[in-house]
Amino acid sequence: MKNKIILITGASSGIGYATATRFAAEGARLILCGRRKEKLELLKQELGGYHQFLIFDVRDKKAVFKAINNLPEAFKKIDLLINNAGNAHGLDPVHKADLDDWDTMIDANVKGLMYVTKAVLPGMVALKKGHIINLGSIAGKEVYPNGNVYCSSKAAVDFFTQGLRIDLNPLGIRVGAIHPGLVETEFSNVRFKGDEKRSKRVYEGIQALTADEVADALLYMAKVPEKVNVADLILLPTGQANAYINNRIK
Ligand code: 8X3
Repeated sequence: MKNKIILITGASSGIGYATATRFAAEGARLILCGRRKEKLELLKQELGGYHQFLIFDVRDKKAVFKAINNLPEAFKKIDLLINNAGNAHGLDPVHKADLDDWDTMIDANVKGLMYVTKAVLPGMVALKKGHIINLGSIAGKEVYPNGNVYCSSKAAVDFFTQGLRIDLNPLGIRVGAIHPGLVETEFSNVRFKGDEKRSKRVYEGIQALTADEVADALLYMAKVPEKVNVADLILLPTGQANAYINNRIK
């Protein structure tokens, strides 16, 4: 990974943060993107000025293209794009769900991921070289109760990944996705709007994955020889059978 240029969205927390520190330790030159300036500042202090830091919200189409199009020359040839930004908002039946939550999930998890990809692609297409890894979810493989729109957004990531892989196949650009199950990060806290008790219950009695474990899997996907493509990787804690069956130890 030495000197590889890697763009990571949602880099300031959770899986994105763990991935940034893992790849930095491998000597990669990172373009770390996030919405929160203060969080990115902390990351900058930790990882140093060797990397680029871009503040934008993936939902803001203009901001996405402006930030990526204006990267300094030395960071323009992106080797690997890790589309990590995205979240769950709410866990309610369709008839009770909040429309704003739906907009946020579709705009960030689906449209935002597509904008970033579209902005990064011209460089890869010109060089006929590159690698894209999307963060899907077990929630995009199977639906769980009240997951409705979050699951739909991750199913869209799965299908967009497959479409990209087909379209970019003649160009030799690798495209894959990783689909984690339960990972203990701020994920549930965001989903439940700061309700700590409810968030904790999601991981009760089960050894959830850590963000570092997902980062390790991403590193594996990035490190395999160029002729190998880890196209679709489902990563679950052993205690999880699928999107909704967990062996919780009481
Ligand atoms: C996160 C996995 O099962 O909590 O995307 O929805 S799950």
